[in-house]
Amino acid sequence: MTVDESVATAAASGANATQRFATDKRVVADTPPERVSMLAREVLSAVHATIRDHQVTYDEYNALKSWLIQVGQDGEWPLFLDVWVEHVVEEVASESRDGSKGTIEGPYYVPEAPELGSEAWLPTRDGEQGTPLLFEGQVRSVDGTPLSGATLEIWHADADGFYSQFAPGIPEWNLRGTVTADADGRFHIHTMKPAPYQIPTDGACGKLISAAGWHPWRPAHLHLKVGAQGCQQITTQLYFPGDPHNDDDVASAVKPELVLDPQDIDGGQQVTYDFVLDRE
Ligand code: MBD
Ligand code: FE
Repeated sequence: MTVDESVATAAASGANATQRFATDKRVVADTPPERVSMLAREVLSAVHATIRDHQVTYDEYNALKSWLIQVGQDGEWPLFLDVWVEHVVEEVASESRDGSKGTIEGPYYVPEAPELGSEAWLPTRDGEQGTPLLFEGQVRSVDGTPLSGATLEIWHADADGFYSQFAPGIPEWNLRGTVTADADGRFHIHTMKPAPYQIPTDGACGKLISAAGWHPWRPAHLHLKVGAQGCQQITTQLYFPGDPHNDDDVASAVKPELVLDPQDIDGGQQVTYDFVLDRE
């Protein structure tokens, strides 16, 4: 498929997300055949039951087949899975972990963003739109020990809802960075408040949304991965109070503990949020 690289399209951001996932070092396949068989059977049984219960027709079957092909052609498998499936995987994974809540990673994480120190200015363009935001806090372990040198990877969309490296024309590391907490586990991050976010609507996921009468919105959010020596890393997102989509996120990834409480300050907003990490 040819993709016009100069405009933000589902096919372009999907192709980027698919490409990146295909080379992700975290993807390992060591599931034993008995478990693969059991899981595949159960998923297929759920599909068969839906067809029987709702008397699915050949027209509907063919529409599904054509849509599934389209998801792949648009490179939207990462988007589809992270929006409609990942939240349950995260729910199960986090049941056995104490400390701060996490939520889904989504399709737009990039590892190894530039290191910016403990007082960090995320890279922005001249005239970057949005409200300046100072986000600060402390990283501690569950026993209360400040975690010196904890690492916070942060990434978020710009005021138009675009992520660097997934939409065209944005500097490589715009609004992305790796922040290292100081000796007291404290960090100070200067960025721009993100805007509410619409998942791409011009591809197969958008087609499902309009065919079902759903909406494509996620509330404005910051993505983070927070880790430290001897502790379990958390992947999380933080949200802003009053966002109309905090209660109906298309990706079902909002939890009450993840909504920030920002204050107005000179020239923008400030917010404090501490992270508590479970031991390994
Ligand atoms: C996003 O920015 C996102 O965070 C998720 C989960 C899905 C699509 C786009
Ligand atoms: Fe996101």
